[in-house]
Amino acid sequence: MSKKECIAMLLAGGQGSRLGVLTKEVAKPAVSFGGKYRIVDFALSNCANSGIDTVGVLTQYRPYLLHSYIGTGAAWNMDQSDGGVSILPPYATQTGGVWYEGTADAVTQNIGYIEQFDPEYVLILSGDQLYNMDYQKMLANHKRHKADLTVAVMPVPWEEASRFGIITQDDDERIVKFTEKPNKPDSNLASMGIYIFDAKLLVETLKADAIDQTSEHDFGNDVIPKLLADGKRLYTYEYNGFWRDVGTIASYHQTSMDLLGANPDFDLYDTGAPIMSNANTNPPAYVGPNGSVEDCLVGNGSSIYGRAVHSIISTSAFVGEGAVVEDSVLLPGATVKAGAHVVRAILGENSTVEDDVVLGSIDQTKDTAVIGNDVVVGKGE
Ligand code: ADQ
Ligand code: ADP
Repeated sequence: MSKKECIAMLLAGGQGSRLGVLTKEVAKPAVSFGGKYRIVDFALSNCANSGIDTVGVLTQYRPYLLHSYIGTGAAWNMDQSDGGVSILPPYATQTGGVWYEGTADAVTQNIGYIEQFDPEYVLILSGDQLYNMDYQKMLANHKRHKADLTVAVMPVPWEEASRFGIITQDDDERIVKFTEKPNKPDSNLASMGIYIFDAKLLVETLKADAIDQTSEHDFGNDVIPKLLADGKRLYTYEYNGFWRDVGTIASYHQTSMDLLGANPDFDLYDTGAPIMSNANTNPPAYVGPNGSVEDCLVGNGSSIYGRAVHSIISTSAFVGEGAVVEDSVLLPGATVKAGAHVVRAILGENSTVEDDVVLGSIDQTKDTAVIGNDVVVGKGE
């Protein structure tokens, strides 16, 4: 392996339990999104678009689909033998099987992978966020500050601040305070969980953290506070574009709706930094003689005989004659049979809504309706 300036470690092992039935069989980064993508496409595409050609993907929870989906990495132009995408599951050692503990532990267990490339910098990413970022700009900022660690940040609404790592910085963007998910936030500048580390310092810090009995081996809880307390040079890189951590069903639904409209909040048609996907080959989408589609993203291989409005109709989904789908997300292979009415709902992969069933409600105060993968909803259910 040849030396690389910067490699990425993509944390893709979280369970994403708040996504409920959508993550019952698959890890959150493998959940379908946006008609033809899976969530992990966004981080992988950002790497490819930023010229980061070496990415270790740390998997853990229900990794099978993720493994087969990422495959050789060719979909993101990362199938070269020198670097490229490597799937890094927890592996057994002579002392027994080792399940990853916190996020830092997952990276610690792959120090050997990092060292093969003798990088100057290591970029740590989450596999479950939707955004479009040029990591080279963040790296340039890191170099300019001669930082030990740079944390990508953005202001979030105050009422959401306690969900994030919260930062106070000085006039020179140097971090003076970091609190992981504070009950009473005193700033609304949030860590995006995207880090650039000086590689040597990262390895040193992780080795020390591994033998620290009091540590939970988590970047936000342990590693960042420790480096700050040690007087290391921690800086921010402020990002101002679209960024979502689709943690819940409600945010998954809202973020999907953000893709729609003539001027969407998140533009999948931005050709400067395309989001790439390992989508299968399918015939074109078909709209039947009485079918209609307004303000929708429509995936290949789907068939629409009814009416689809302001919705995401993913690859190979089906909307039957006389059926209406509005403000909804049909995941790949979802079927809405004739005469059914689906409103503000998420239908899992290969799920079925039987003839004439009414599902969901336009009433925004009610929860988004959600049907798990492969589930069939019949009349009376
Ligand atoms: P959280 O989003 O709560 O906070 P966390 O649950 O630690 O972060 O997950 C980060 C990423 O790592 C996710 O992509 C997850 O899937 C993955 N992951 C979790 N455990 C893993 C493991 N053991 N092995 C492999 N992958 C794993 C973090 C930061 C906050 C910051 C938010 C921004 O801690 O400071 O504000 O991200 O979303
Ligand atoms: P506005 O209505 O002002 O556009 P948003 O709800 O879009 O407000 O959020 C404001 C900022 O907070 C955005 O820049 C967004 O990236 C961030 N934000 C909001 N919700 C989330 C979320 N669930 N996860 C991550 N960031 C979020």
